[in-house]
Amino acid sequence: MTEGGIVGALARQIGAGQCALSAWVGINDPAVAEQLARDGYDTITLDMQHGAIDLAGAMHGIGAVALAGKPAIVRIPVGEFATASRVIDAGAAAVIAPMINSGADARRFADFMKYPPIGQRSWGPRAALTHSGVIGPAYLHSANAFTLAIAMVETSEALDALDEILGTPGIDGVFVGPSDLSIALHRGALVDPHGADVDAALTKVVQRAKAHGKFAAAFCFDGKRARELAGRGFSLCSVSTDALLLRAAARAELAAARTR
Ligand code: 3PY
Ligand code: MG
Repeated sequence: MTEGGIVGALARQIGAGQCALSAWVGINDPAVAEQLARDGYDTITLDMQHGAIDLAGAMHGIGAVALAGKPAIVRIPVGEFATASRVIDAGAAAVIAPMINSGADARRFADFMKYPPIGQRSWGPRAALTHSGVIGPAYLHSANAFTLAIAMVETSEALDALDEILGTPGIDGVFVGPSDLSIALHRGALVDPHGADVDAALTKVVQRAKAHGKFAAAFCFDGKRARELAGRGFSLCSVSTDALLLRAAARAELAAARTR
């Protein structure tokens, strides 16, 4: 069994064949991440690419999510692989790297995520030791298994290089960004995350991931889509975002209040 306390909980859940459901958080306040973690999500993704989460916010968010007994994921900004190492040192269970378009991109990401001999992660797992409960040399020898490197597939180049990306040692799974992928597949003409082209890509991604012994994950705007993709073999799905949840709840309650 994959060990690693709260940090390893995500790898254990995926390894057990379940689909982990993640909130997607962009508000740079750890209380938001902690609240959603306490409200039943399996994991919380802190979004440094499009959300307002900065490095300190990610580090505090990881701690706040751990207080709720849950593992945290961080999506780093495009190409900022050094940030990947810093957030796993802070105790993140996984890092999602956007716009991984080639085997070379995947190799570079894995280098920052995994200790030798798989990669070149530098030693300094500060809070990761206490969050994982694995201390010293034992952490060196087990962290690669329970700290997940997840490459985003969201361009035509990435789809073409899918087998290369999935075949890269140290890449544990791939994550489909359906909005960017739809823009790429329609050559900039529209954003259509639920269209037929993205759907066909989702089927391909889950099939190829399984063939490589890796897992597939995807961004989902709501629970219905996450349920559908879990049924199609996806191992990690987002379920809405902090901003969407706030907007939906605010609109619903105001509509109720204003109903005559
Ligand atoms: C996309 O759909 O492109 C994403 O990156 C999801 O956040
Ligand atoms: Mg994207």
